Amino acid sequence: MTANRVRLLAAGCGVLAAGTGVVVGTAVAAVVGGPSPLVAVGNAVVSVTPGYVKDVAVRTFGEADKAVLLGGMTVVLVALAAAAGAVGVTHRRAAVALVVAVGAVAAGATAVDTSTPARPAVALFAPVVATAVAVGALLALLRVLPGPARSEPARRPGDDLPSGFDRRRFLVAVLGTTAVAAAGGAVTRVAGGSEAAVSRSRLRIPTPISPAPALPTGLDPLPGVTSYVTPNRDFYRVDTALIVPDVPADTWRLRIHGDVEEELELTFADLLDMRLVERRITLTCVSNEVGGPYAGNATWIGVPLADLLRRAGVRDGADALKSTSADGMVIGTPLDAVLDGRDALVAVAMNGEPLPLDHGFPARMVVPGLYGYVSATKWLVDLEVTRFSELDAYWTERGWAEQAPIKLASRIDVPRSFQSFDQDAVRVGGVAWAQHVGVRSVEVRVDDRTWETATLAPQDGLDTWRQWTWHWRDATPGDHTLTVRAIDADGTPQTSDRAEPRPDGATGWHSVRFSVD
Ligand SMILES: Nc1nc2c(c(=O)[nH]1)N[C@H]1C(S)=C(S)[C@@H](COP(=O)(O)O)O[C@H]1N2
Ligand SMILES: [Mo]
Repeated sequence: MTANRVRLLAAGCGVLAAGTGVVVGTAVAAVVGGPSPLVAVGNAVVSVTPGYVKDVAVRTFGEADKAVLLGGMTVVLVALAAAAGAVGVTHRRAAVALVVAVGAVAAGATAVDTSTPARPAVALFAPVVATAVAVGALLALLRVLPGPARSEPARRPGDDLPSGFDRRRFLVAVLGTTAVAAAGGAVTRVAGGSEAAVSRSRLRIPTPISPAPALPTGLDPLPGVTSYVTPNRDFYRVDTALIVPDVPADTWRLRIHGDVEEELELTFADLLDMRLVERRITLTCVSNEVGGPYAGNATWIGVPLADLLRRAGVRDGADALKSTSADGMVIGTPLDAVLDGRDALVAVAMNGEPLPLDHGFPARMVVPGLYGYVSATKWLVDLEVTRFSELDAYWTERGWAEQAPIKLASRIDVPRSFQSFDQDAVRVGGVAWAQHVGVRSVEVRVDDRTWETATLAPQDGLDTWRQWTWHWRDATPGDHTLTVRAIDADGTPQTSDRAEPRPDGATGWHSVRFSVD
């Protein structure tokens, strides 16, 4: 066997050893209830990544951003592990030092991780065991590889190495390591199952005392236009959680404290015993670009936040509601918006089912008219009445605005980019939103012609988007651009000024190129 082949084999051993460490570490994490080492590092990467890089990542990868991050980390880990293996043929200590360094990074990330309630001292078992297993496996594997070339002074690199390589011993070491990894995987499967999923499948949400109004007829006027109510499986998801927090309803508690007369701690059953209302509300993400997909409309059931806060008794002087999630997300919402009579909810159901796990099970906030990052806390566990001056909200610390009402927006769904129509069938449409204000009208323009008034689908409520359609009757063949703009219920037209999502939401008109045959 040549020295190069030994290095290659050793690199493979490094990857196997590191993989085994990660798998066993993940199993330990599942047992002790902490973050898996890979997830802890991923969370740390997310939290130290500068905001503008995150914006680019979200823009480039959209909702695949989490998969891309974990994939990228895996590539880096594989490269480091292969390097450790290859180096280890001649420099055992350096190889061990490299593995320990990577383990130390994972331990550091675990120590500062807030994504699980496990105490750091307990959570640290995972990276420590992972590192120990990886080092042990690497040394065991390297031992059964042929020794370093320099122990044979007569031979030059590239020469055949002396025998001393016992294929059987090597195979046994590889199989032994693989068995350890398989055992780790099995433990993870047993211990890491989601308790929230079980709890969700058992849950029955009572009939709300105040149901949502019946849906008007005449919605969904044109195929291709975003459906009026967004099915849960199609609802956009934006959050920092690499792994969806596992929060079973039976052990869930909501603490309400801060500038209140009386602190409260509610169980899920307590919450369901309160006045449940059902409302349709359109959620929107501040990261949504002009024409972008990060908006969705659902029928929510929940307890009015105002009821909860009144029960606790809000003291004078507070201006903010600080909400915290099970995974440590901190969001600040203006107290005004929560108490001004709008349907701000602690929601427990979405479109007739308990909240989906990735949309905040068992309870989340929904506040009409505010972007999600200042209002829509998922996996909600803590509400504190406070002041903005004393509040460090996650996104505001990262350069996003403290106050963020949803901006008037309109979007073209039909045509899709470069779609072509028959001359007598140019029917276009989309949605427009101005939550808690309302949309008065939508106008469209082909190329530089005059603005035409679109037909609005019936209005359901002020807190939801409106669908619009328009038929271009005297369409002319050729390439065209369609532009849309909305006017809100106060008469304010949508601005054509282009603004980026950061710091408080994108503006500008949406245009789409299409052709008529
Ligand atoms: N715990 C938690 N809640 C969160 C977030 C988050 O990262 N963590 N992201 C917020 C943002 S930015 C938005 S736009 C909405 C998205 O809700 P959805 O994923 O249900 O559409 O959730 C909000 N609530
Ligand atoms: Mo968002």
